[in-house]
Amino acid sequence: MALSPLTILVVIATIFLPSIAVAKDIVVGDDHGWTVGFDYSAWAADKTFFVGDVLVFKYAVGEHNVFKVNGTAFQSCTVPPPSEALTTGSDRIVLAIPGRKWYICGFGGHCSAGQKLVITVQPQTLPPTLPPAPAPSPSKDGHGFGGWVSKKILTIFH
Ligand SMILES: [Cu+2]
Repeated sequence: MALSPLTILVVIATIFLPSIAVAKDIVVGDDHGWTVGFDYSAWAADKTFFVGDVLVFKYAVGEHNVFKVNGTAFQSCTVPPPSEALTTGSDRIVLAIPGRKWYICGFGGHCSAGQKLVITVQPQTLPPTLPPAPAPSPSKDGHGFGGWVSKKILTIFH
């Protein structure tokens, strides 16, 4: 029975899929959510963000909001027009482009009190390239099946 192209595709996908980094939801602040009195730079320090990941800002509606800003507005806590605010209490932001991203809360004094987040988004990782497979050629070297393996084992044990 010849393998259909579809079967081959499925086999290839099965081999490669587990090695591709899976986009994930990242809840900002974890259990603390998006709030005042939390150190978001410390929170972000040990994390790596990749393109395709989703930032989730969780907070009580009406108590906080989320603005995506630039580095200057981040430093000075300059709040953009209210129309740019995310306000659902569970705002999802897909990290689509690599680079630095800045977010602040627009409620009075919250940003200055530390409710601000800066992250660096890394490009999506490519699946690792497979090392070139040794080409066993049983018909040439005469050792037949396992010849390469037994040589390898001899090398290890000598
Ligand atoms: Cu706030």
